[in-house]
Amino acid sequence: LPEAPSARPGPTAPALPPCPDSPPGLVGRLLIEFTSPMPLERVQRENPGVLLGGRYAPPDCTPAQTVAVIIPFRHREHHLRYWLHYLHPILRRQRLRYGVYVINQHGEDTFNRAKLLNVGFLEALKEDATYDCFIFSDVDLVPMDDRNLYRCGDQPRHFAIAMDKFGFRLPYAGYFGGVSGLSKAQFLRINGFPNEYWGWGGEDDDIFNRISLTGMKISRPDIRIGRYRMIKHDRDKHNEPNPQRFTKIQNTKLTMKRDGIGSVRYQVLEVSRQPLFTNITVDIGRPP
Ligand code: UDH
Repeated sequence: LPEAPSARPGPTAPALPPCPDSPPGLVGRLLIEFTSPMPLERVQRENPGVLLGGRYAPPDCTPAQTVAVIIPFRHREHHLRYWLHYLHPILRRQRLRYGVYVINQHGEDTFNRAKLLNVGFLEALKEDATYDCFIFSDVDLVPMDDRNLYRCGDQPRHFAIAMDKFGFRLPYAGYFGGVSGLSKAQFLRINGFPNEYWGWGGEDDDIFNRISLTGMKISRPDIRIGRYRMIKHDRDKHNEPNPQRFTKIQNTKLTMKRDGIGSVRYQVLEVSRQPLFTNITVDIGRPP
């Protein structure tokens, strides 16, 4: 088989200088809207530098990290087109070496966001063992400022802190939903994410608990920079609010040892490298 183009320079490429800490080409506040239709062909045409599978590396510098962006997904194709349209140029301006992984839950059983994110972590590493930073993003969230850098730091990071639907404020102090980022070491330290939250809600609070219980602290951008637009949508089918979530988040200390990246069971049905992302369709089972 012919080899897919690699996002990393080959052995003969000259060494590039390290990428600057503050990328020079950022523009700051962005105009984000979801009214005009967004054909995938247009998004592909406008992002010729993105390699097959949604990989990218800056042509002029060597980034400190390699970032896997993981998106939990089912039946949100038109949201994904907006996400790709807005995010690829932002991530490029941020001078990131990255890949985009859409983790598509097969079938119509109850949705499980956190389990899909665990799958994304493992499958991205199978594709490229050099990933050392993982950004977990809902498909319907677009940052309104490119100074909100999709990188990992010395503490887990929460990016989506000022969403339009919450009046551009953090809804509560322990909120960790929407878009978050952990280094590989931080993710492993908390045994990854819970696999046992089926349906909507609670899994982000469980992740917050895991981080606190292991003695880490959440890092956040400035409130003026961490602004997001969410694509408006109705509640999905098969993702009803999980009535168990309130009791489950009381028990993270007990459950995190046995339920996490060390215990995730799933079956990959298809890996498909699209021009702007890698789609991984997975059977994650159903609630007991
Ligand atoms: N997701 C899917 N497909 C689904 C369910 C969830 O792709 O069927 C993914 C997607 O990335 C989404 C994320 O999981 O962004 C989080 O799910 P969500 O968007 O349903 O959660 P959110 O809290 O919305 O954003 C809750 C329902 C809001 C109903 C509002 C009615 N006005």
